[in-house]
Amino acid sequence: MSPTFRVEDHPHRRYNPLRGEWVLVSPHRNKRPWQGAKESLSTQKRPAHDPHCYLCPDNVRAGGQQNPPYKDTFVFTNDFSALLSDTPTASSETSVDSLFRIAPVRGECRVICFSPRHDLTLPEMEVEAIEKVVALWQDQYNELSARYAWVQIFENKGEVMGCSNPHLHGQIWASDFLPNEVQAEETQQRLFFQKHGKNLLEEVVRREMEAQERIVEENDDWLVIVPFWAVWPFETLLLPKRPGIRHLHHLRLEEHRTLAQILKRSLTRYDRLFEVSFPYSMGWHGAPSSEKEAEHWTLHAHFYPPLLRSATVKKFMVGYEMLAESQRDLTAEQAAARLRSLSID
Ligand code: H2U
Ligand code: ZN
Repeated sequence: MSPTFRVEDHPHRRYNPLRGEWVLVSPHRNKRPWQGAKESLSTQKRPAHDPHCYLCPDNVRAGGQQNPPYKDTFVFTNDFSALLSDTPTASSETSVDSLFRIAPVRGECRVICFSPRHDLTLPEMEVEAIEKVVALWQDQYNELSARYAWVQIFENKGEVMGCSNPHLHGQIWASDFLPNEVQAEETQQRLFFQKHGKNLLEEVVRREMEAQERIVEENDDWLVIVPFWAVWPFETLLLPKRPGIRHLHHLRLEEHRTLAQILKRSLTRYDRLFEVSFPYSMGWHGAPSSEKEAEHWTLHAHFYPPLLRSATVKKFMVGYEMLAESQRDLTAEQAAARLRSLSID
């Protein structure tokens, strides 16, 4: 008799309904040895204020401007913006050439300092201070979404993620177009709504609370899960429990506090996992600015951390991933169980 298929032991593919893609899961490979690259970690203790840091209060940035003596958060226009608000308008024909197409773009890039302290990370901040970051995200979203089709709020943390400065900060890139990732989520959520008459991520929240298999953290308003279709080993998805939250503008004041609380808890879990300040890229996705109803959308934040098995061994998205499809060893359920089992209180 042939052995029965078990998700925790046997290779399988899982479907990511948010992007319309499959991921290959190979749990039987968990024990393979590793003699490859190890990341070097900077474990240096940082001062509360660094006179050479371009993000600390009062310091001069690379562009020559001086930062104010800010006390909580601080926003400035990126001195090396990837998008510009005054790009000359071209004729609307973006594809004069049907093969080599070009589309002119306009936008704005900002840097957001989460704290005047040079030595802190988000989970090390007080909940009240994290709440101010949440309020800043919301204010920035409100301001920029009035002018731009898409407002991408994100944070790169750690040198492995290409973060250029250890001073706690995020970025905002607002653009007059929908970037690829967002376009995929827009299409997929719309298709799901048309087909099932349900909001995809509200359905995910309902199913995850029922299953209790992939939840990492939960409070009255928020849920952090390792998504069923996770690609990165310890990838998480932060979702609101209240239905109808389409974008950051819809958050109520009391949801700022609970969001700050769950961020602190789930990011502290990350730090405990390999006893290292956990690198990641995170960012917010919600309905595009122009969509007034957007019944198919749910606000959410993705956390994509690269580490795989220790503070120094990261997951490489190479070979098969680049040429065929994403692959992971550890299952989403195993990753969630590991994160949940860490003691953080
Ligand atoms: P990271 O989040 O990847 O570290 O990027 C920081 C941004 O800060 C980067 O986009 C900007 C860079 O252009 N920056 C300034 O705007 N002014 C400076 O003085 C240095 C860096
Ligand atoms: Zn600094």
